Amino acid sequence: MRIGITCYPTYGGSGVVASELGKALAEKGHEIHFISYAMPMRLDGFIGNIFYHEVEISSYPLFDFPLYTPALASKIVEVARFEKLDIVHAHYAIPHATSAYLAKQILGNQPLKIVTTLHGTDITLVGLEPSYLPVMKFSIEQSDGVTAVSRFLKEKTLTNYNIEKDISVITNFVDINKYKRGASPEIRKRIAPNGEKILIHISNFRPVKRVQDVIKIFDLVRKKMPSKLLLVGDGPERSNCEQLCRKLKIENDVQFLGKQLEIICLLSASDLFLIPSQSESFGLSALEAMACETPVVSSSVGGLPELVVHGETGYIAEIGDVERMAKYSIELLTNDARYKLFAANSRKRAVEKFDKDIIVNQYEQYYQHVLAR
Ligand code: GMT
Repeated sequence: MRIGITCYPTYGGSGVVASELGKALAEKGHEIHFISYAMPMRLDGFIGNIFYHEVEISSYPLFDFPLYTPALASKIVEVARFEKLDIVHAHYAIPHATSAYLAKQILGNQPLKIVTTLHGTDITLVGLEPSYLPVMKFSIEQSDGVTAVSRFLKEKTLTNYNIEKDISVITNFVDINKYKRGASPEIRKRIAPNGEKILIHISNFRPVKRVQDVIKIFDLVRKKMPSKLLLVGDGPERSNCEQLCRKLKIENDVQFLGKQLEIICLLSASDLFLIPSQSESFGLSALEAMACETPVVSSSVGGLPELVVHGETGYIAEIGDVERMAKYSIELLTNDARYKLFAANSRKRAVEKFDKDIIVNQYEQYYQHVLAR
């Protein structure tokens, strides 16, 4: 198949899923054309069968804002026409599904199927704003195929947008051969020289991630046992978080690592992954932690309960209930037998349910199904 993939290229789960999917499909012999305004982060190095087409957005004194939607549509038209795409796969509905729809109309008789994957805030937050809602609803309805990354997100889409559409759930995935616990004594030693426990959080530091809760949980854990916190990523909440650490006088035990490309070694060196989000349609970073045998303590929102099994691979508590999340963390970190069981269960769940091969196959079959319609 010849597949165009359009996604956000920046640090974020939807771009990671789109890039990893494209790479896996290319390895299976499909021709993949990425279309975006910058090279997606995980598309490093040369990979046969993968092509990248950059969307150029011209500026003009009259425009107060960059006109990305029509520029992307024009690029999709160009690529679909000359590379004879069968499918364009839009990751994150805004504005990718809209540009894809526009491109399809312009292409007229040339058959091009649109598959849209809903990732999260495109449905739960941004898409619900009155200034986007009608266009979002229309773009989803007009897609030839729609997938959502969790059952939660599928249900939210159907109810929030009052859509009667067959939406398939195809979850996030992880490369279990790459994401596995590796030898990490050196890194552990550098982070926690006196054998402290290591807690970790990875996100884009937006308010929905509740990174301040991560710090509050850590503060309570640290009062019970020597521990360190690794905060990976960057975003609008970072300064507030740094301030909170200073206020709690725990800044020497918290490391803000900023954006990191190499996270497997950090996950492998850690004992517990914290994700107390306010909204989370799936939680890809938690899955990556589980593949590295790092149990997860999370909030109970969105798709997280579809990933984290309470009392088996980690623990789940209400949003904002930092005391309970801290209690769970302490319980797990002080019970060696239970910890080992949870770590093994986490890996097992990642391998059995969310392995790249399983999920990429599901996407392939889904494409076939859409093409055959
Ligand atoms: O919706 C977002 O916040 C952006 C998006 C992204 O690009 O990071 O994240 C969403 O998509 C990921 C990949 O499917 C999911 O793992 C995240 O749970 C989801 N984020 C939210 O729902 C907040």
